[in-house]
Amino acid sequence: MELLVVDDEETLRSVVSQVLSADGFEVVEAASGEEALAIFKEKPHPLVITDIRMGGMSGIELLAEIKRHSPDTQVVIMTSHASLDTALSAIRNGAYDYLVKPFESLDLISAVAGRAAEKARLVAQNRELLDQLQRANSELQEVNCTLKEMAMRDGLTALYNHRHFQEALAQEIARSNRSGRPCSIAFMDVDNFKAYNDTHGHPDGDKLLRRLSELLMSQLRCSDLAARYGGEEFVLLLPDTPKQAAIRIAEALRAKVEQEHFPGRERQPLGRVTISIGVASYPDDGNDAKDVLASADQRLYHAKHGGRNKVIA
Ligand code: GH3
Ligand code: MG
Ligand code: MG
Ligand code: MG
Repeated sequence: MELLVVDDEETLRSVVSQVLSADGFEVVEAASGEEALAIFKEKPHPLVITDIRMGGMSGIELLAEIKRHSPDTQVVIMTSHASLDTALSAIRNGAYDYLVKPFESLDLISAVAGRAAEKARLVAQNRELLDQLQRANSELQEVNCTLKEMAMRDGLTALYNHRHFQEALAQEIARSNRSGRPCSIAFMDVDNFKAYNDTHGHPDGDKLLRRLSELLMSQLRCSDLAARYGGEEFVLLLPDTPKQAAIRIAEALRAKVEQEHFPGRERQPLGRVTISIGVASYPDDGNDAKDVLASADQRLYHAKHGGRNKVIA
């Protein structure tokens, strides 16, 4: 382990250095607090042994700077009997231990440094484990967010799914009750989709549903929500939107789909791909989500029976 020995007395410094080098430490020496701090800022050593009383920066000031810079570093103080009080205050300020000069035995230096090194190792290990834990935790949070997002989406089209739509509609109606402003839904179904599947096959039918979803998304305002209600049925939730505005949005969408050059549309019964839409608003068409949905569904049914490729409100 790397260790920084700081003392303004060269003899003492080299005694400590020699003992600890023999113990296997990689020792770097500094002759003042300032020099030690400069070395430390370049490279924070896990272990520092410093004299207290030095010309210029004291060992106590050095200790404070080191702890501020790198709280995990272990600092051992060297002091004469005369300043034992200072040594004790150093302990209170985060020093690991102190050695009293003149040293009773060199073994004591080894023992204290050895224990401090062990503590430094454990602290570093703890830090690493804590970092790992934090990394794992934030990865878990990301996965959790992705799972939540996936649970709201339809697998084929990536639009919101039926369940999320139901939740969003309930929320929107509650908001509508608070604000007193209406909201609307547009319930739509692809016309003659069975024929499309029959002529082009199910995989191409899937592709058409995906392209239609993209087209839906491209036509929406950012406050609107598009969901795949099931099969070839889609639904739009239009917050803060009265019936007339919803009809305009639905009509624009119907026209857009009719004009879109979906692959293979010329082989369809009407020579193109079309959708029928039923529009209903809250609170005009129902007292709750279920009623409003039923109302839109009924209008969709009328659109189908009225010849398809229509918006009924
Ligand atoms: P209508 O104009 O009355 O709505 O006629 P339609 O043919 O669209 O309605 P019908 O209910 O008879 O058929 C719907 C078809 O949609 C049948 C079903 O196989 C197909 N379908 C439902 N979900 C999917 C899907 O995820 N992928 C594909 N390719 N087809 C689907
Ligand atoms: Mg001194
Ligand atoms: Mg259909
Ligand atoms: Mg259908």
